[in-house]
Amino acid sequence: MAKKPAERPNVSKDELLQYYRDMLLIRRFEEKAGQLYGMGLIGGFCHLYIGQEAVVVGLEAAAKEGDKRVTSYRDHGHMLACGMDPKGVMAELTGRIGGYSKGKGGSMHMFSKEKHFYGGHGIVGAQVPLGAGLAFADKYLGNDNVTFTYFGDGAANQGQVYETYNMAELWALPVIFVIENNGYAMGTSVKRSTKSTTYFGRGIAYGIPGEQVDGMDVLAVKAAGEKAVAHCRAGNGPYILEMMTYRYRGHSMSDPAKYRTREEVEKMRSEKDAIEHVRDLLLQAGLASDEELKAIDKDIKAIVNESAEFAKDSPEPPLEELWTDIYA
Ligand SMILES: Cc1ncc(C[n+]2csc(CCOP(=O)(O)OP(=O)(O)O)c2C)c(N)n1
Ligand SMILES: [Mg+2]
Repeated sequence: MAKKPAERPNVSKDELLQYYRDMLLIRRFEEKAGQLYGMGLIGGFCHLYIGQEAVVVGLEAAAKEGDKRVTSYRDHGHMLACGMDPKGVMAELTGRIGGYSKGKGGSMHMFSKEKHFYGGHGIVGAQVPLGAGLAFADKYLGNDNVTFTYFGDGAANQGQVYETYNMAELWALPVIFVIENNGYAMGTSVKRSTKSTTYFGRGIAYGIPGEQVDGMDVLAVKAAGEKAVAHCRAGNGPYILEMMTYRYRGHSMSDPAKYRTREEVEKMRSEKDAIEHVRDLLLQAGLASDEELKAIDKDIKAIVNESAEFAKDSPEPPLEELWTDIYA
């Protein structure tokens, strides 16, 4: 995994603790979702984000109110990081009325107008032109909002991404293309599917600047995010951030795990884990004690357990709901 030296912004103790909390919330939430899936309480698709937490938490730290985000089916982390309620997300996973889509959307189809979260998309790459469309609306309205458009290394080989790059640069749209390069598209490694593996570099053909970032380092992500955001807000058009990251769990809940070794996963977990990294920073700089971090872990577990209880207690949507929220 290519790694460039992290640019270290000055962050306060409170900020660092916040990133620790936010990443831990995603990790524990996803672990719980995995358990509920195993118990048969979640059906259908479910793609966990465990391992990639620093990407969304670092970029949300660079965002302001009004900014938008859109992503793929691996979306629970993005929702939690932008402030959506864990109860509503978990209840949607279990298909209950208390969920963000009243239990009718499931893991891949949730939205929040309030938090400017535009999904949750199951068609690989389809969210990329939608992200440019959201950015077009902001440009048209004359505000300085930006849209974070997340997609994977696999999606980065889809044709519509390049049609979007062309139009986004042509119209100088305030969109940040965030490639979450976790090394795999289902069971296909980047090496097996792609000749030119520095995805951000493809922007050069369209006049879009970009860079590769250590996506396991929340501070490096935040610094790169701030640079990209400044570029977009100043009216300079799109920017590409290629986040070098890693998912620890399978592609989805059914994954034969034959395309990589256990040792590879273990090595990433033990040497590059984003949460452990911030934990070490906090402890080594004397910004937090082991007890304080344990207390945070306890808080987070309580929030996650509450969301699971809410999701189990919330009723299934009544039959009449079949006829709501539809076009015709
Ligand atoms: C257009 C389309 N083709 C194929 C699929 C099946 N599919 C679902 S996820 C996936 C892999 C995408 O990998 P990547 O973009 O790297 O995202 P990641 O799962 O690693 O987050 C594929 C091929 C799909 N959903 N849509
Ligand atoms: Mg991938």
